[in-house]
Amino acid sequence: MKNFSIAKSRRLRATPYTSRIEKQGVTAYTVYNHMLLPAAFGSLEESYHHLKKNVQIWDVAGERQVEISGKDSSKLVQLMTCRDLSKSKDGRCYYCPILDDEAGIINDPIVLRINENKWWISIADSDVILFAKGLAIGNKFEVKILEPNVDIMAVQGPKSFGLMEKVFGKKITELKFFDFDYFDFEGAKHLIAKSGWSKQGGYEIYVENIESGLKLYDRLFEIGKEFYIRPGCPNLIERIESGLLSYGNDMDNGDNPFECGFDKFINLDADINFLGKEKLKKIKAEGIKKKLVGVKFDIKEISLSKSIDLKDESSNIIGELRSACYSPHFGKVIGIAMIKKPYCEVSQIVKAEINNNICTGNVCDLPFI
Ligand code: THG
Repeated sequence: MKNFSIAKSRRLRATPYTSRIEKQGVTAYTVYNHMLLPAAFGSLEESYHHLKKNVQIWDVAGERQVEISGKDSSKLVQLMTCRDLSKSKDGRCYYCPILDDEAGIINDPIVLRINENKWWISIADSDVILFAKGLAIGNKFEVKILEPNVDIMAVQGPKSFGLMEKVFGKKITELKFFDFDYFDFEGAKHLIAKSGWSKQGGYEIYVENIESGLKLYDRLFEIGKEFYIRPGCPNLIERIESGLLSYGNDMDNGDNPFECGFDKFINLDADINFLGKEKLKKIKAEGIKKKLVGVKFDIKEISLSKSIDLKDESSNIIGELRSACYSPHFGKVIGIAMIKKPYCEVSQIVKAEINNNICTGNVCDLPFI
């Protein structure tokens, strides 16, 4: 497949780390929240093996924050998500589907409760700020909504713990999954969460003080030499094997959270008000009509740039393959597919045209591992 370069402009925003990753050998970009997001540093498969053994620094500044503060901020954040935040705590992260009034997914961010009157919504790729502003205007909420200058640097991989301890001390190793706290680097405070878009463990540094953040970036690479540190980025193979969903790829506004397996983040019985609640009750009573599942194909190569129809053995379309890659772990192609009921049961046979061949695959559970 021929590749094309990306035409940069002000609209397609660079990050404070862009000049660094370009010196360090970034080879592909994608666009995320109107911003450059690195997609490869050479071979995806080599990066995958490295990530599973060592530590990588990722420029994930494209994961923008929507800051909502003010008297009605809790009300507005709750209005946007089906996850019950009434007992949420300061210093915690919450993975929250954001829904519209028809229960269609708008985004699947991590919500950070800075305090009761200040929240950061760490968004996937859709314009949540416009949705939030519209809701605030329509409801006459007393809130301030803005995109602060926060540029996340992720430190991912099993050696991230040793590396971060060397820079921030023992206290950082005591941080629990999805907790965040403030840590000092040469006199500057940085919000650091134990989170990240890989299942290999690690941290995300929400850099507000960019001068200090860039020093920290360079320091991590210096100290990281002994941990075989490399620059990296969200890895397609690792994230599919781990079942981390990608908004816009695996699900979009045409899907509801039950269809995407977000059941544990849906609180219909809580005494809270959110968009799509009545619709979700109806969907729950009637049952879903399609579901996100895993599929496996006994082939060695795939490159997806749009969804591929999935058919049953009588050539009826039963769903679509939305993301896929070759998995070194399984030695075959694995993918994430939206499949109609009743075809979404494990072991259902699916047929797809891949690399000009008709291939046969099987439905399986998510996550794969
Ligand atoms: N980090 C931050 N912001 C983000 C992402 C991130 N914004 C965009 C995108 N990624 C949001 N999507 C996800 C999807 C999954 C997870 C995090 C963000 C995730 N899920 C865990 C899992 O599935 O095991 C935990 C979910 C839970 O149980 O609460 O980590 O990566 N800052």
